[in-house]
Amino acid sequence: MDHDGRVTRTQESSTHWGTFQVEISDDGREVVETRPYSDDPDAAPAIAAVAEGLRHPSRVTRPAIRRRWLERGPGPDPLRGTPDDQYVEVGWDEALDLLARELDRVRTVHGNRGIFGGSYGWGSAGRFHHAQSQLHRFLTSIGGYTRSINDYSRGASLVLLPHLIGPRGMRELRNRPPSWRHIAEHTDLMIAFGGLRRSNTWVVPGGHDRHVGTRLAGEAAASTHIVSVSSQRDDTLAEWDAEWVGIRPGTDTAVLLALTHTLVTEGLADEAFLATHTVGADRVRAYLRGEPDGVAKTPEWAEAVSGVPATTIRDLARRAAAGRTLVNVTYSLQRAEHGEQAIFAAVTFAAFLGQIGLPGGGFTHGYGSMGDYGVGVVPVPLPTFPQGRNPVTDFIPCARISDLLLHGGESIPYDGGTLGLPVIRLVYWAGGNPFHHHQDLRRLTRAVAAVDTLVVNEFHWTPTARHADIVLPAATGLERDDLAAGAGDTRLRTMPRAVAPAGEAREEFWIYDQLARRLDADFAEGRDSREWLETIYEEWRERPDTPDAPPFEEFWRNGGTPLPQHHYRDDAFTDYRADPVAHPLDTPSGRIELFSTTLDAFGLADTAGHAVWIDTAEPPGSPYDLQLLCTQPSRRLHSQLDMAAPSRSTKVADREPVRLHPSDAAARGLTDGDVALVHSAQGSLLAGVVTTDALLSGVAQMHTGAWYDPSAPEIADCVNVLTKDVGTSQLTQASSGARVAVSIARYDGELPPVRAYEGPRLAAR
Ligand SMILES: Nc1nc2c(c(=O)[nH]1)N[C@H]1C(S)=C(S)[C@@H](COP(=O)(O)OP(=O)(O)OC[C@H]3O[C@@H](n4cnc5c(=O)[nH]c(N)nc54)[C@H](O)[C@@H]3O)O[C@H]1N2
Ligand SMILES: Nc1nc2c(c(=O)[nH]1)N[C@H]1C(S)=C(S)[C@@H](COP(=O)(O)OP(=O)(O)OC[C@H]3O[C@@H](n4cnc5c(=O)[nH]c(N)nc54)[C@H](O)[C@@H]3O)O[C@H]1N2
Ligand SMILES: [Mo]
Repeated sequence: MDHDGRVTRTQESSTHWGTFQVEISDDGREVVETRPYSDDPDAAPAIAAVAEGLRHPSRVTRPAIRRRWLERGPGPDPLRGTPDDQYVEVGWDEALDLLARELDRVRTVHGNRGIFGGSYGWGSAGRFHHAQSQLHRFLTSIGGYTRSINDYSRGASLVLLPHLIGPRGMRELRNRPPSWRHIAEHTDLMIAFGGLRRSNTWVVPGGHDRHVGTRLAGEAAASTHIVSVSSQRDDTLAEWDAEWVGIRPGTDTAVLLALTHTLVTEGLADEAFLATHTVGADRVRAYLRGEPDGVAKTPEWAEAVSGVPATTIRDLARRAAAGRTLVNVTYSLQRAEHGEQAIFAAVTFAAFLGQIGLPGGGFTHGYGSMGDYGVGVVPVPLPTFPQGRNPVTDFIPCARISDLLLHGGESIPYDGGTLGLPVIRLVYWAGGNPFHHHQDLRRLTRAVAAVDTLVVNEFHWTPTARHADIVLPAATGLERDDLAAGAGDTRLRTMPRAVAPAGEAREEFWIYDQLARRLDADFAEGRDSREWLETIYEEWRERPDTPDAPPFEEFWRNGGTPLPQHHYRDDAFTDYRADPVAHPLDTPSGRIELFSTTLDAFGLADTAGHAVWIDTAEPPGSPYDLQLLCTQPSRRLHSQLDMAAPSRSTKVADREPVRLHPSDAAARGLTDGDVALVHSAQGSLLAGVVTTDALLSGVAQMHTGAWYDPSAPEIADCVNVLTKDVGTSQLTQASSGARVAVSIARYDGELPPVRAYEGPRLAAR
């Protein structure tokens, strides 16, 4: 191909935000462009960012050691990530020797549980070079590590839902939701709590062939009426003609309880379904009547809490009972203090409607959050790089990272039990960016100050890399051979290396092999990375539950192999609905537990046996008078490629935008393009003002993932300087990052330049 007069060639690759074409200069030295397929009906704009990210000055190109660590050796250091921090670039041998010696010291003196290798994060697409698999295998090979479980996405649901619908039911909910075609055919009304944001569905873990979800959802919207219950009107595409029910953030539980209350009082509940398929409906009814707490959960009560008119709630309950209704809840609703109650209440409402297990009816959890919902292909097992068996049994729910580092030796409640927190000396992170993703970054700064050594493998000088003592440059997805497919994808495709790694960056496989050799461990089992790629492919191909596929060389030449495209005949819970005795759920009762005696017996102050309303509103008179929604960014994946044009083009006054209702902006003397100082109890940042009537008044919104600048912590753009680092509940201990109470004011001071992408100061020896 000819690109601006240059001869180029084209190959394929994949990211979590889509598969795309890579155009490479004829001499093979430069990626000229990354662009979506012309037949992708709804490609993610961030695809174009990949090429820019590859050669951006923020790349880590040589191993680097924090000067203070190099000079003083390992140990707690309150100056990690402070403005004056400096790094010294060293050769690979020196970096690997230092790191191997430190790993050996920690495992010998403190034991392997003193190494935290949870390393939560999305990394890159690509099955073999998956950053966490590689790290976990390495740490296992040297004796193990303290790990993390669950995720930031659905962390509360992952713990709560197995109590209500069983672990198997949980998997059905994730893997077997109705397709958009099924919804179009059967569903009269889809009530979408948290809306159905198009930009969120550009993302599928592992990548996605073509983005057909938006088109399919649009087709469904022609016959299915969509009601979007959200604080933002533009959570749902205007073309879909959805009805918007504006709701105060964090009050969905109240509305769901009032919807259920209406079903009960108006005789619209499906009593037969409740009797045969659920347990605990009586306890729910008593709660709705207000028996335990003296508060009847009427629509009028819910109106006062949520701002949704009582007439709207009654009307919605009647319409839901009159036809086939699907109740969908986005992940965001549970990523908040007591967020699991919204999920509990939604399951309860769907059960009282009695449509769980009917085609296109019941409860779903993820449309509008992830792009594979509704696309309707069956997931097949994918090739994986074996991680081995970690002999260390200690773990944390991933969002308790600061608690772990600050409170080693203590314990926290979790899922009805008590979790001991080991004392962590060394943290190794690869494929995640906690200084973007974790809540209350000032607290995280104190937490990483407490460890002896922080190690980070990275492509870029992220804020996390800028807190690390040892930073190792990793080769990206375009700089290594791999294979990829997303959840429910159409093809297992090759991801051939496009160019040589930038600077001295290396495959992490090589890094771990080198470290393992220094530690008398066997990481590579005698294979190089290409041989491993072939091995995991061939092992996959030989499995009885995978499709017919050609031998590796042919697969590689063909650029991939198709994955089966059949659809499920039925939606989740069809068998259970048809015969709950022959096909029980794997809950203690075998049924849907609207009252769980297990949860009740845990005796937790913030979790009851049934769904309950817990008010999280700010107390009257609080200076933090706006609720800031912290949503997923449209033009990047989390913090990835924030430095490239698709994300930078959304900035206002060079800052991450904050959206405000015009009346809230006017009350603060703000107009479009101004810079505002956003404050919470945790911290502050500067943001560029955008006014829009798509928001409810009293609500503001910013995307996550703008880079935190450790050299300017009081004004850095990342929303997580504002959010509160508190578990969703003592039951689930998940992330509460979805929103935070803030105050917003004009900023008329001098505007400090944005330096977040400049990397740290490099010092000579
Ligand atoms: N306030 C608030 N906070 C949130 C959320 C929210 O809604 N509100 N959402 C949360 C959610 S759901 C999530 S999933 C998290 C996401 O948090 P993360 O997954 O940590 O975010 P990413 O920016 O994707 O970070 C991935 C990092 O890995 C690096 N990387 C990519 N590939 C590789 C590789 O192969 N090797 C190595 N070594 N590094 C690699 C990238 O450069 C990047 O820095 O954020 C959470 N944080
Ligand atoms: N483009 C892009 N897509 C992504 C990602 C990304 O980084 N970029 N990240 C991916 C990941 S890892 C995940 S886990 C998913 C997350 O998926 P979600 O958690 O569902 O995504 P959010 O954008 O945080 O929230 C969706 C909507 O919920 C609404 N909302 C927030 N709080 C409330 C509330 O209290 N009540 C109601 N009714 N509505 C509320 C907001 O208006 C918001 O637009 O997104 C995935 N998709
Ligand atoms: Mo997520």
